[in-house]
Amino acid sequence: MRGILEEQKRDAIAHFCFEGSYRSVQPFGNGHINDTFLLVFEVGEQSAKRYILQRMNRDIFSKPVELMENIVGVTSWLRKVILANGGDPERETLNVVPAKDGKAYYVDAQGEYWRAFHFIENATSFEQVENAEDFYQSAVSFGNFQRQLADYPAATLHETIPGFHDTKARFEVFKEVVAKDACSRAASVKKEIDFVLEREDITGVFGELLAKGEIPLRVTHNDTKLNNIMMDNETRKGICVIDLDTVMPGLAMNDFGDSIRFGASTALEDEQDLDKVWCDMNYFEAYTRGFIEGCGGRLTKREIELLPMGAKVMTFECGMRFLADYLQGDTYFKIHRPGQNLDRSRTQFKLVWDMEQKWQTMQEIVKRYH
Ligand code: ADP
Ligand code: GN1
Ligand code: MG
Repeated sequence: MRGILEEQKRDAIAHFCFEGSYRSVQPFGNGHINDTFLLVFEVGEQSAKRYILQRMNRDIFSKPVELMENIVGVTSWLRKVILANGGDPERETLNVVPAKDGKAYYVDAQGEYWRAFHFIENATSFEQVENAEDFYQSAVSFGNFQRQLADYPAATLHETIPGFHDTKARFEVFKEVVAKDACSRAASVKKEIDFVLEREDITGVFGELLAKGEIPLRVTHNDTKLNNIMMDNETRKGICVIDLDTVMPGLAMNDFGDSIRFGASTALEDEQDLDKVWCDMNYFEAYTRGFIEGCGGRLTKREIELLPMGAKVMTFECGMRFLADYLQGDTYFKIHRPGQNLDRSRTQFKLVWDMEQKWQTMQEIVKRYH
């Protein structure tokens, strides 16, 4: 990950069509991937206009132009759907601020790609669920997002990260990473490595069902964690799904599962005290109800039955990715302290273990919504 100089930010800011006169820039949010900044512009004497500026992660997104094509395509589509439903497209979808040359991005002298969005005002993205009702509302929104994109021409979407949720392929990569042990960290985390290796059987489940035609590919978000949705400060409803970098053909169960691994946990993703980490069944139920409702009857019976599996597979996959990154020297997910990726992997494995204990309950909850 490369640092960003002040003048690099200023140069990027100067290349977008922002309204008003520039006031300030500061780092913003808790995303693990891009570099995100909040910009303030003064408009007239009294009012301010805020924007989000991002330096896209070039190591992870090797085709930023195609990625931005996806985002422009998806947000334009959502705008039409929202308007047709009488909604407010300024707040209910991301809105790209064009660069001065009319493109959806700006490339600086160092070859870094920047983009900007209108800031979604009077809304919050949460790091942890505060109550079941909020989590239910986030589920309705993520489900809705999938429904709104149900007829999107999927073939026009570029695959921004190939095999993003191919858990089996990620498992193979994990074994290579362990064998290479580039930072000599493997011996100290044998317990965690074994936890992964013992669960190979769950890595191929979805791939096999897909190959047999038992589950459909849909246009999905693929990164449905709670802080990728803005909750309206007044209504507490999910107002806008953000972080559209990984919108690609995918599986409904994975969008469900990724939300559960983050939001149904009783602790933060990097909690060090594992006694605080559990998969909360009230939250699981609230999300199940909201997601199925939000998808508007489009999920098949098979997909609904497989929702608990989505939760387990996504949590397992994410834990495996965090551990692989720790073993490789923390090059993928941003860290703010040493060992953070290891801590993150441990919370995921604790959650997987807890889901295994609660498997029967999870099945029963989902059955209520068939
Ligand atoms: P990353 O890919 O690094 O996770 P995100 O696109 O999710 O980056 O942005 C990081 C954080 O910035 C989000 O979790 C959210 O808090 C905030 N954010 C991003 N876009 C907006 C926006 N348009 N309006 C308000 N906040 C935003
Ligand atoms: C990353 O971009 P962000 O922080 O919302 C990652 C997800 C992981 C998540 C774990 C493109 O999400 O896949 O589940 O971290 N995004 C990418 O918190 O790899
Ligand atoms: Mg994000």
